[in-house]
Amino acid sequence: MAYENIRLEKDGPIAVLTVDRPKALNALNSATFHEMDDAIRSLKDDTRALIVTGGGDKAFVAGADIAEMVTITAAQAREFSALGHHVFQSLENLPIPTIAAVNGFALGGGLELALGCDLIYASEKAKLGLPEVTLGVIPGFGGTQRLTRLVGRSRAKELLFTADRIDAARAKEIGLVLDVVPADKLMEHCRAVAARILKNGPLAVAQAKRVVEYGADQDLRSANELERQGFAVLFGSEDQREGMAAFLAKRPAAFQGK
Ligand code: DAK
Repeated sequence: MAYENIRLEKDGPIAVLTVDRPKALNALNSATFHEMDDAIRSLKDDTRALIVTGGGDKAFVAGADIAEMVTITAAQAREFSALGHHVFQSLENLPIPTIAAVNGFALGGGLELALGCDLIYASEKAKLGLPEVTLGVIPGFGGTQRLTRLVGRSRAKELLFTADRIDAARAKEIGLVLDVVPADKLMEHCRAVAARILKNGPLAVAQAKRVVEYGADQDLRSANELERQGFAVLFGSEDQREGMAAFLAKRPAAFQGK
């Protein structure tokens, strides 16, 4: 599939998905979602980390495309919402870490996209918020729920009700972003984090993601059972034997993802 609204670039084991509609500050319309869906599906086993960012120098993603939403019916809104949910869920389902490099405005659907990633880093010029109530709607791509789970009910409600646009430093303060870095260092920072992850056993990283994703919404007892299963299953892998043998032999591990 040829892409008009995104770019997917491979740099060794790291893929970079750039939402690239700078004229509309990378706003997410249906076509963009379909391209993102295709790009995520196209990732092969040799991709071991995905960085998501925005094209141009102003925005990560300035939201869902308001021009496309202005006249849609409730039924179409449900469909559009389901499409966004599907794409962001498929980021969570990927067995590799996903990193949002928030390089500018991350508003509405843009913040929801970042929230669909495992790790969020922001440039000093990033501005984040959920302005949906100013438009007479609420976030429709999982933002109400993911934000609440990340920063707690109270802060989530504050952002949802006020539509405040917060800067990167404040976003870090409330636990919405992990680190704030100078704009020209953001991609380097995200690649360096990915590189640290890539040194580790890929099956173990995938299990760690899986047990956190599936366990976070369960009671502790069930979640811990999930962890036990994930832990046990890794003992059937070559990577476990390699990782432990390498430690004992005082050499770096050569993981194969098997
Ligand atoms: N959609 C469409 N176009 C957008 C856009 C957006 N979200 N954001 C910016 N643009 C376009 C502008 O219309 C403008 O286009 P032209 O006039 O040049 O043709 C161009 O990008 C440049 O924007 P500005 O001229 O406004 O640039 P400024 O630097 O002055 O301002 C800004 C930047 C980010 C502060 C401003 O553009 C802005 O406030 N943008 C809208 C931000 C926003 O409200 N985002 C939230 C969108 S609502 C649901 C599903 C999803 C959602 C809700 C419900 N269901 C299905 C139930 C989610 C909703 C949202 O995300």
